[in-house]
This record gives sequence, structure tokens and C-alpha cells, in this order.
Amino acid sequence: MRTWPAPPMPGLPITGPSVRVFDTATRTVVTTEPEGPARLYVCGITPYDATHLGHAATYVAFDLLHRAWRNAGHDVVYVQNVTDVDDPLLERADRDGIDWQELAERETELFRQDMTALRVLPPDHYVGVVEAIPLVVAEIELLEAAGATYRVDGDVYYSVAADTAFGGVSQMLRDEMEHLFPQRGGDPDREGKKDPLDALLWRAERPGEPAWPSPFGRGRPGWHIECSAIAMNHLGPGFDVQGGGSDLIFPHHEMSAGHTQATRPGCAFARAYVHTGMVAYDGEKMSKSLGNLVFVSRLRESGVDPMAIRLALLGGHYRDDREWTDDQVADAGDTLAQWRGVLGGLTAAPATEAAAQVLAALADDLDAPGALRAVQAWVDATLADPDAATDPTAPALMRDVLDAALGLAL
Ligand code: 5CA
Ligand code: ZN
Repeated sequence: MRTWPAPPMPGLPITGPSVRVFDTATRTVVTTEPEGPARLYVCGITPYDATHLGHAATYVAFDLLHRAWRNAGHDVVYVQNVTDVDDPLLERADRDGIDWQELAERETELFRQDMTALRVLPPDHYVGVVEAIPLVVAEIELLEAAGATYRVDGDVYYSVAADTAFGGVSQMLRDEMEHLFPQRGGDPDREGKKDPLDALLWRAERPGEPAWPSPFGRGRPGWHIECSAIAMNHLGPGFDVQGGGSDLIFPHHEMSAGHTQATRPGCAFARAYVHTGMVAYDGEKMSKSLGNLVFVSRLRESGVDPMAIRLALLGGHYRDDREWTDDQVADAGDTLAQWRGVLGGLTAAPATEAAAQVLAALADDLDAPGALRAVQAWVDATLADPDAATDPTAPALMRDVLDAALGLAL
């Protein structure tokens, strides 16, 4: 699929530290140690509605990781999928009486525009499920050869018993898994399943639904297998970070990892699993199904500076669940005006230390609030004592750091 244009990223005179992130599977902060380019997979959108601030917060968080790696001297290979055929998309297209492909294309294009406006670095491989069906089919064949599949009325299921490490990503107990599974697309009560948690790999053609030919008959992919197939084909096993929102920990990331572990014994899917907290609005997780959404595109249309949206999103730590309030974007706009004033000066307070603090905060589990505090302290120092703010290189250095590390072009 077509990706979106890369914003320019200035080179910095200083190198950032090794990047550490919180890994859900081990519940510890781990140091990433890329061998060759850092390999990143982030679960993409299901394009049946516009990008809301929850999605944006998640993609901005992984953009910080992407940038932190680049600033630490690594090349990055970034892969993101688009779930451009799945139940919620087909249901919405049906409800609105439009073609499902048209809906997916329209919303994916809007997402590209939102990501461009927010200066999110694009993936190197932006892969839709429809175009990846041959990869999905090949991956299911591997699972079949590993004895990890069975049929229920023509549908193909994955047997969770095939992954000896099942549960190792989410670290959840069975009770919690059984509670979450039906809420997140699972079908525990389907008759004929061996284990209620077994996941659908291939859904046989139903009347009125799109279907593609395969060795298992005409049908379409289940959800989790798309990410296993795309990640394995474009990154390979043991890639550095699998990312997404915390709503994907179980079953999605557990299953995607499980598929790979069943077909490639001894190989981990990813080396670390990193999850963002949920953004809420009006007290509830922002979600397309609840409808309590603030769209990035609407804010942009109403004249809000995309950099103010980005700064507002960076104000919370990526791992925390948080509440979006409408004043956050106005406050961010005020902050930007103050910062732009200082960056526009001919001189400022020396910035070398603040620049290093920004890079250190971001390398320390993507601590954006800590990075913003370092910038604010430098701004305050410049404004508090203009007579001492005589460094002519400081404004340009800080402008480049804000751009390269935080994605804020001011
Ligand atoms: N297509 C699948 C992943 S393969 C999917 O979950 N799509 S999505 O459109 O529902 O979500 C896209 C990304 O945004 C996912 O990483 C999801 O975890 C994240 N996300 C969804 N809602 C929120 C929210 N309220 N706050 C933060 N992140 C969210
Ligand atoms: Zn995914």
C-alpha cells in the first residue's frame, strides 16, 4: 500500500543513549539491542472510521521510539498493517450502504493525511490485509503443517495448545483471558472448538461477504494471523518491538506471537511487546464502537495547529491511561506560542544540557513528559535572565532537537 510522505528529520550533533522500553511480556523495562537495523511492527488501523486521538496517541508514541532509535544511530525498518477486511469494516459499510473497499480506501487516506499533519514518520512497509492474502495463506499452511489447526464447518481454527509459551505475552491467567476474549472479537461459544480460546484463522465464504480462493476453500483471513504473516514476511522472527495499544495485549498479540512460535519452534515473535495506555473521553475509552470520539481531522479542519495536537498528546506518558479534555489543545497552543518566541530569538540560554536531557528522557521508556519539562526549563531560563541568554547556537540546536526527537517542527 502507498504510505505517507516522510517529514524531514534534522541530524543532531549529539547521539542519544540506548533505548529502553517497558516490555509487557516480562513486565520490566528492557534495553533494546537491535542487531542491524531496529525492526518495529505496530498494529495499524481498521479503516472504518476516522482517526481519533486515541489512535493518534498510540502512533505518536511509537514515533518517539522510531525517532529515539534513529537519534541513537540505528537504522529502522518499520512495518504497519491496515486491517482492510474484517467484520467491523464490513458491518459499517453495510450500515452506511457503501462499498467496503471504498470505505477502507477513504479512511486509510484520511489516516495518511492525519499522520502527515502530525509529522509521524511513515512505515517503510505499509501493508493492507487484502494485498497480503497470499502471505496469510502461506502462514496458515505452515500452521497446518505444524499440526496447529483444525476445522469447524469449513472454518480453520488455530489451536492455542500448539504454542507451548501460550500466555507468555499477556501474562494473563486463564480467567482474565476468558473474560476478554469475547469482548475483543473472539467466539468462545462456537460449537466444535477444542478450546474456547482457539482463534479463527480462515473464515469460509458467507453469502454477501468478500472471499478469496485458498487451499482451505474460498474465504477470508481471521484477524490475528494477518499481523503474524505480515510481520514474519517483512521483518522475520525475533524483531525488536511489537507495538500497539493495551487493548491488543490479549488476544491479539498473544495469538500473533503464538502463531509464529508454533510454526518456528525456538523463535520468539518479537523481543519486546510495548503497549500504550488508552485515551478516554467523557470517562470512557475512546472507541469507534462507543462513539465518544475526537477526530484528528475535525480538529485540523477547525483550524487547530497539528503541532498543538501533537504537543497535547505528548503531555501524557504513553503507558498511562488518560483522559482527553478539550482544554489540553488550547494549553498546548499557548505553550507553543511561548516556545516559538524563544526559538525565534537570535540567542538563548545554552542548550547543550537541555538537549541531552531531552534525548535521555525519550530513551528512558519514551518519557515525553520528562522531555517536555527539560525544554520548558530551558525556555524559562532564557526568559528569566535575558542578559545571560547569549548563546547564538542555542535556538537552532533546540529547534533541531524538538523536531528530531519529539517531532515538533516549530
Ligand atoms: N487493526 C487492528 C490492529 S491489527 C486495530 O486494533 N485497529 S484499531 O483501528 O482499532 O486501532 C488502531 C490502533 O489504535 C491500535 O494499536 C489500538 O490499540 C489503538 N487504539 C485504539 N483505541 C485507542 C484508545 N482509545 N487509546 C489509545 N490507543 C487506541
Ligand atoms: Zn495487529
